[in-house]
Amino acid sequence: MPAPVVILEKRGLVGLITLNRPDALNALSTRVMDELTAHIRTCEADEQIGCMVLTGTGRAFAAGADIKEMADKGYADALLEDFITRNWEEATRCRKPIIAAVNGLALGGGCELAMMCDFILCSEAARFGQPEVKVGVMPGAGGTQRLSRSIGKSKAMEMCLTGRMMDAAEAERCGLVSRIVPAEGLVEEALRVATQIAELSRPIIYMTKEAVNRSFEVPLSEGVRFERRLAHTTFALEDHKEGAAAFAARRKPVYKHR
Ligand code: CO8
Repeated sequence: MPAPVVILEKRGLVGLITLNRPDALNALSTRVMDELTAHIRTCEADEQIGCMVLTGTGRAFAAGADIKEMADKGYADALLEDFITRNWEEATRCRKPIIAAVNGLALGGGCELAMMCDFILCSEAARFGQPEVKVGVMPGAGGTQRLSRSIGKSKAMEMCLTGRMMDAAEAERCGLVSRIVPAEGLVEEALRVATQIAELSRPIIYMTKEAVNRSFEVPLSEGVRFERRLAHTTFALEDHKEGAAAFAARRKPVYKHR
């Protein structure tokens, strides 16, 4: 039985998923993506888990799709296998939040995978880039789309056309990451934030995540209407009453996720 290339550990209410192919800088082979997808589905189905953290071992989050695996594929192979996209988007399909904890290189598909998560925390060692053009291909897992929405056309265009890497400070400045955390405490901090989220009302977290994501899909007036519909429905939840009652009683709310 070969060692897993992606590890899932349960840390209280959080599923900690670690890409574990450090010798290949966690390159995202088909096997890595199959295991990752399976773990995300396991966390999604586990009633105890309320949030996930995705990170990588060694000096990379992930250095991209596995170039060696790509090397012999022809156009028909890529098309028929639905290469890259076949199971890459599980992180965007699940309803529980996923935090990317980027500890090092997040390149090509690695940067795209981090952007599929709900937000990115990174260490000072993080480097982001879409270097696909340098290896005779282009971003194929949403890089051109998510990067431009995240950091604007000019920077996204420069990064995609040149393959230039961005350091952590620049990534924070332009809003690609939410915060920089010291490397030695990155995963612990991500787990702390994830636990905080997991303790909140799950239906409300699901709705909030859906509403923020909706803002990337529809015009403002439509998004605001969608948000209002969801916000009104929260009044039907037991957790809504519990939140208000706990606030009034100056105690910590205990949500039942109902
Ligand atoms: N795939 C496979 N193996 C990799 C990858 C990768 N993406 N990145 C690194 N590795 C391997 C190296 O081959 C090496 O293995 P070995 O020791 O067996 O030769 C090991 O990881 C360590 O790497 P290096 O020795 O190169 O380490 P350095 O510190 O010298 O360099 C770099 C680090 C700069 C990150 C360098 O490894 C590099 O340039 N890697 C490739 C980065 C890259 O180009 N990523 C984008 C890949 S393409 C992609 O993600 C999307 C394709 C979309 C296709 C569209 C389909 C629809």
